[in-house]
This record gives sequence, C-alpha cells and structure tokens, in this order.
Amino acid sequence: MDTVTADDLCADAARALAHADNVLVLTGAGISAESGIPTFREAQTGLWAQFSPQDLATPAAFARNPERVWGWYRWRRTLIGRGGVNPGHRALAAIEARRPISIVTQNVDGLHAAAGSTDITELHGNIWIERCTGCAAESSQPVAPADNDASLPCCPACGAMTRPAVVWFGEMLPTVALERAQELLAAANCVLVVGTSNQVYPAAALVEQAVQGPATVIEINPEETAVSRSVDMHIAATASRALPGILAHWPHDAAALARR
Ligand code: BJW
Ligand code: ZN
Repeated sequence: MDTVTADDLCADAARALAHADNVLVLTGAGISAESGIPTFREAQTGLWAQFSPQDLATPAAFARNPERVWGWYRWRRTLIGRGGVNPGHRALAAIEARRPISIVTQNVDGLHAAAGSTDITELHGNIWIERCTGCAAESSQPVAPADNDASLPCCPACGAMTRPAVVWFGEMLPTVALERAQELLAAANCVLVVGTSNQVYPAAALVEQAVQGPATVIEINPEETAVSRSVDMHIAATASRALPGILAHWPHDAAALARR
C-alpha cells in the first residue's frame, strides 16, 4: 500500500479548506514556536519545564510577587518582539486572502494580527495590553522589545498598578471572546487545529466539541495529542511547514469548484 505523506495530507487539507462554507482555525503556542517563542508544556523546551505556573500565571502569584510576574512578562514580550511572525502565521494570512477564515487563538503574542490576519478572537488575552488593577482601564503597549526597566507599571489615569491583560489559571475567559468562539464553531464545516496540546480548558473543549460534531477536523501538530486519533486528518508536521504546504496545494479554481 502507498504511504500517505504529510504533503498528500496538505493537498487533502487544502481541498477541504477551499471548499468548506465556513472555516475556523484554532491555534495554540505551537504556531509561534518557530518564531523562537517557547511553548508551555513540551518536556525540555516548554515554559512550564523551567518555571512554575503557580508562581507566574495565577492571580495569587501576581498578588504575592508582582515584580517577578512582570519580569517574566517583560522577558516574553522581548522574545515575541525579536521573533516576529513566521511562515505559519504568514500562510494563514495568505489563506485569508483567498477565502474568509476566522482564527480563535489561545496565544497572547499578537502575531496573527502582525502577519495580516484580520478576524482574530483572543481567548487568553493579549500580552501587549495592560489593565489597571484599580480602575480596569486598558492601554496598548507598542509591539517592540521591552526595555529593562524593572519598575512596576502604573495606570496613567488613577496611579494603581497595571497587569498584563492575559487570562491566568482560575480566571474566567473574556465572555465575548468565548461566545464568539462557540458561535464560529457551531457554524464551521471545517476546523483547523494548529499547535495546541488541547490540555487547557475551556479552549480544549472547543476542540473536543469539533471532533464530536459534523465538521471536518484537521490537526497540525508534530506530536500526537489526545484528539489526534479522532480527527479526520492529523498532519504530523510543524506549522511553518504544513501551512505553507496547504497554500502550495490550494486548488487553482477553488471558487468555481466550490459552486458546483
Ligand atoms: C507545534 C510546534 C510547531 C510544538 N508547529 N505545533 C476542566 C477540566 C480541568 C481543568 C479545568 C477545567 N476547566 C477549567 C479548568 C482549570 C484550568 C485548566 O484548564 N487547567 C488544566 C491545565 C487542567 N483552566 C482555567 O483556569 C481557565 N479558566 C477557567 O476555566 O475559568 C473558569 C473556571 C475558573 C476556576 C475554576 C474552574 C473554572 C483559564 C486558563 C488560562 C490559561 N492561561 C495560560 C497563560 C496565559 C497567559 C500567558 O501566556 O502567559 O494560557 S496557560 C498556557 O496554556 C497559555 C496557553 O494559551 C495555554 C494553552 O497552551 P497551548 O497553546 O496548548 O500550548 P502547549 O505548550 O500546551 O502545547 C503546544 C503544542 O504545540 C504541543 O502539542 C506541541 O507538540 C505543539 N508544537 N511545536 C505546530 N512548530
Ligand atoms: Zn487605573
């Protein structure tokens, strides 16, 4: 029997994506890994192999030691600013130039927008936005490497300390974002899941729901996850290989084919 290669799967995925009425793309840390931004749960390189989420990504951690938490987020802003977008982010923006797609991301790095994607729902917030712990006012920080200033940032309006506008463990996801993700999922005939370990809820529940529903589900992840054997197609490759691969196989006459 012929072996099915990742390239064959990219061609199948291109056809499925080109011909679906509604496409939802769910992304996680893996799509930004090739920008030099560490993922969270990979054994050797993930952030949680080096740092404890209890010390850095909970409201209690911030209350205990805001300097440490801010230091970590400043470091990550620097990595994101240095890394920038990679071919995976760019390929999704290029796919959007051919057909509408909606992206729902767990990432806080802002790199989908930087690559030119326009319909983006951020489930876990955005590292470049700060929210005041006093009056809740939000302000955007420039997407550039942060300086080495170790002082705690303060709200220009009320003077209270600000925090990164991201979602920590035990916090609710922004209602508007979660509801929009659920609406997009209900309407999608094709769901592309890229670079998430599917371990953090409620985002992981969206993937589980997609797998149980009628949509064609395509997963791009070099490793197997809990859903890899249940999806319609698992492309075991990195995002920056598979997404440009899908683009390279995009049907020439996708619009006409879709009308048949
Ligand atoms: C590649 C690649 C390449 C590598 N190409 N792929 C139900 C059951 C159990 C627990 C819970 C539950 N409901 C809620 C919970 C608690 C908790 C939770 O889910 N815990 C689990 C860990 C067990 N969830 C919450 O607390 C959430 N809030 C909530 O539910 O509120 C209601 C509530 C409150 C209290 C009690 C009960 C309910 C909030 C979750 C917030 C997550 N926050 C973080 C930090 C955000 C800010 C920041 O970035 O600093 O979000 S944690 C971290 O994990 C980050 C990520 O967005 C998130 C997901 O990670 P992701 O993207 O999947 O990354 P990895 O590293 O896990 O995986 C990367 C993948 O890429 C791997 O598979 C690689 O193979 C792959 N890869 N290179 C393609 N080149
Ligand atoms: Zn304020």
